[in-house]
Amino acid sequence: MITEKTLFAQHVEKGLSASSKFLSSMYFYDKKGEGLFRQIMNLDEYYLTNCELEILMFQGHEIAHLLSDEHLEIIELGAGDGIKTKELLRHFPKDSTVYRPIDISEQAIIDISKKMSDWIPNLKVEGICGDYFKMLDNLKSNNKKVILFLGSNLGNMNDEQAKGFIQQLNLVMQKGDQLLLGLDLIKPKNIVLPAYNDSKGITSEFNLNLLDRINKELGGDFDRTQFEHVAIYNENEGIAKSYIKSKIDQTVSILENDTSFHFKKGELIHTEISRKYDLDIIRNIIDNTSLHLDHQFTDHKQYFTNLILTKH
Ligand code: AVJ
Repeated sequence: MITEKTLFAQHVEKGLSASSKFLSSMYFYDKKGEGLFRQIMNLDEYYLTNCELEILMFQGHEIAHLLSDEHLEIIELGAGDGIKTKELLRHFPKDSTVYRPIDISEQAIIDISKKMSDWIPNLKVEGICGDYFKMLDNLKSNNKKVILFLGSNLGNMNDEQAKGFIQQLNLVMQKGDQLLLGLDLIKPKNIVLPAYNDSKGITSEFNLNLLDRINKELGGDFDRTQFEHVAIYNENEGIAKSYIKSKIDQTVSILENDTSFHFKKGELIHTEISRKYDLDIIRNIIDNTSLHLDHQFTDHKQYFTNLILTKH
């Protein structure tokens, strides 16, 4: 039987035996990782949260007006903590709007559903647990749908993957459905880099937690103190990249698949990309879909953008 654990073990084996080592940021989010990510979102240096919150707080009314419909289903991909989403949802009529957070984590759905119902009494909340596209396919109905994909979550994909993802969304959307996409914009290094290398070291904890997770779930013997977090950002390219760097020459064993991996001093494991966007990049990504970029909102510093894309 193929379990989550086997898939994780296979991924780790593939990533650590590659000539340029890598591990997927998808595996950051165990219980510990989710908690650390919540802490990151509350850091001032992680400007993304406050910028998107500002947009939704001050322009949420206008955004909601552009999205509204007689019977509306608002589907959020990746449940999140709801604080930003609440600023948008409060502008919709309670009796004719359904909010559907989708997440693979059942607990995330339970938490967000409870919070949103407390914050906005009378709002219809119907969470869905499962894979985004399977669930979106099941939801096809005559009601207009708005899909929320906030927080620059698209940024963990490279542009080819992002294209594929948006094309899949385009396929499940019907004419008139809309997508509200939150994306981080390209800006100078002195602003972006501290968001991925914060002074309290939370991002470092978040990145290195992946090694703890391998130790815990796959019987690895990584010594955390012999590795360090590295973040780089090149403004021309517009991509923040995170790595785990080996401080010494060392060998690490993983019991689960009876393997061991050698690390040279200074060798990097690539763990995450966080794409930053401009209009050309966005246009390239939505190219080959019937999604039209209709409206653009930004915060006062123009660090972040929320885009309304409409299916034609
Ligand atoms: C959740 C993908 C938007 O890339 O900014 C935060 C994850 N990684 N700090 C991002 C993350 C390091 C975050 N996203």
